[in-house]
Amino acid sequence: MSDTQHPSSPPYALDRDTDALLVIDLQPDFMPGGALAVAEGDAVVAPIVALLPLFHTVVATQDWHPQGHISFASTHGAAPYAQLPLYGGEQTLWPDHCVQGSPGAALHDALPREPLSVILRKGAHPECDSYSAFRENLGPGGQRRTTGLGALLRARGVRRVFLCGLARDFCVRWSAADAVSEGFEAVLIDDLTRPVFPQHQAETDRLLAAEGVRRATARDLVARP
Ligand code: VGL
Ligand code: ZN
Repeated sequence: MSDTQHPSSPPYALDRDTDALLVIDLQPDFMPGGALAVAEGDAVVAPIVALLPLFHTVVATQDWHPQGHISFASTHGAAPYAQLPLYGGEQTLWPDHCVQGSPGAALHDALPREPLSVILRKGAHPECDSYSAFRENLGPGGQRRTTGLGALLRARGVRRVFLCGLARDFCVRWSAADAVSEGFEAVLIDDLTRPVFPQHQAETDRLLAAEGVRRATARDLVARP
């Protein structure tokens, strides 16, 4: 993809009116020792917290499943990480995680709440998963229902979103790809995210590029002078 197709490249001079930070699923269940642990998931927390003052609009998402959720392997008597054909697509089955109201589903203790413009809970529908902050996964009828986040960000004047958090190969990638589909420029902050499956990194990177997601590191983000 040539640079001329993109309005910006590193360093990113942030505009507090038109840039937003999306902090995806910083929750104990995705931390080492959690129900769906992401290796080094804890390493991203402090550097994400350090970035918050650069943004006016900060959205934190929270994976938020009812007990017996369709994405839980236990719901189907299946092994975790098996694939289930669902609504014309495939659903990965996960260990029970982020059960509504459980300690593992809380926002991470170290994430301050004051700077958060929006806390978006997703995946609450018993019959449908939602990796993305923008749209649920395929549901009945082969549709992906909106969460309303795209409209909310547009109403606030946001044009570009920076993404960080967990997990890079699922909720972060799906959110970034949908941000592009919704007409935003999407920039993944690579060093502030970690994958569930590090062994699939080449494939994840290929998909991100194909989806039109740009990539940066935290040091590429600078306050506009
Ligand atoms: C996630 C798998 C299942 C994520 C959430 O936050 O990336 N992954 N639920
Ligand atoms: Zn989940």
